Amino acid sequence: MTASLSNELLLDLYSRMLRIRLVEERLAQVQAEGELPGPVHLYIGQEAVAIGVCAHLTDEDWIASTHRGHGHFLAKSRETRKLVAEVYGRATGVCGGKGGSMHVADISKGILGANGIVGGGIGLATGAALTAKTQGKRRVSVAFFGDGAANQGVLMEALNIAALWKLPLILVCENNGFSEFSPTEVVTAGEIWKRASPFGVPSQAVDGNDVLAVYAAAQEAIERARRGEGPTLLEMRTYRLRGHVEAEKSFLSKTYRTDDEVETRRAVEPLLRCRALLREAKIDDAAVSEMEARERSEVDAAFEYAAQSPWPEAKTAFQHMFA
Ligand SMILES: Cc1ncc(C[n+]2csc(CCOP(=O)(O)OP(=O)(O)O)c2C)c(N)n1
Repeated sequence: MTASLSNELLLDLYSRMLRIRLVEERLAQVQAEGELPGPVHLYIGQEAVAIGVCAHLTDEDWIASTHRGHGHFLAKSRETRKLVAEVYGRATGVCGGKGGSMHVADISKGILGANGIVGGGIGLATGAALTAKTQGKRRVSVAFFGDGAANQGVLMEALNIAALWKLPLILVCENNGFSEFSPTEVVTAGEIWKRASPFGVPSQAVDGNDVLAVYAAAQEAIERARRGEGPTLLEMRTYRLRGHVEAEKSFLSKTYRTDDEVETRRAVEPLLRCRALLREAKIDDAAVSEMEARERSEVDAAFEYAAQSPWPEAKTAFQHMFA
């Protein structure tokens, strides 16, 4: 499969995944140091999904995200400073510091927003898909959501109406093994990708830790949507390497998974696997190291920018409100 992608594209996918990883590792650190005004739900271990899907999108296309939304934001827009400043709650953040981690949004880039309401993004993305269809401009709309969200009724409503109206909607379920502190098998019956079948919607389960598998499945679904042939449901099988929320061990009375399990899954995490693909494709190690250094310095600069940015002024408290 590597042969079908240029080395340039492969390196680009890796660098974009690395950007997310570096931002989030640093967020984990500053959260532990008490630097952030609120909680963060990290995406570490799932980067291949956001990157493999968003590689096919432009600013004209829409995405709707989840409470675990930093990766989706960075995959759709590389505005790292605006993202980090927002998580820091600063005036220079993408929402002026008023949204924070769970509400990063940038309509100008087609990012309808992270979302604290589990399953909330599915309805938003379906609405955007209807707009796309009405406009007839080959735009598409992607809903990212978790396996827990797949148990909300809105998924059935979206599948129904998107199938009926042939909406350019791509439903991307990130099955990361858990819904908060419950393993998926305890709260989810059957296989999520099969839920599309009664609606006649194409669907498949994909190795969500393999960026090339994600890239290929997303390409097929997005091209189908752009051709006006309707929605697709993709179940990306991946694994959440961090806690549901940072510092969860400090308040959980018992564990829901062992450290050994997490270590086993670390061996098949997406960045490691993509790094192996770069070697297989004989991409020069020096070129990779150079790119990694560039990414690190970009991320360092973004955190410095955020930490030094001003807080929003009190007089702006009532701006950007509907009522
Ligand atoms: C409508 C709603 N119900 C419950 C919650 C509480 N809650 C927050 S995250 C979460 C688990 C979501 O699991 P999943 O969709 O698999 O996403 P993941 O956290 O694994 O990325 C729950 C139940 C919520 N925020 N919104």
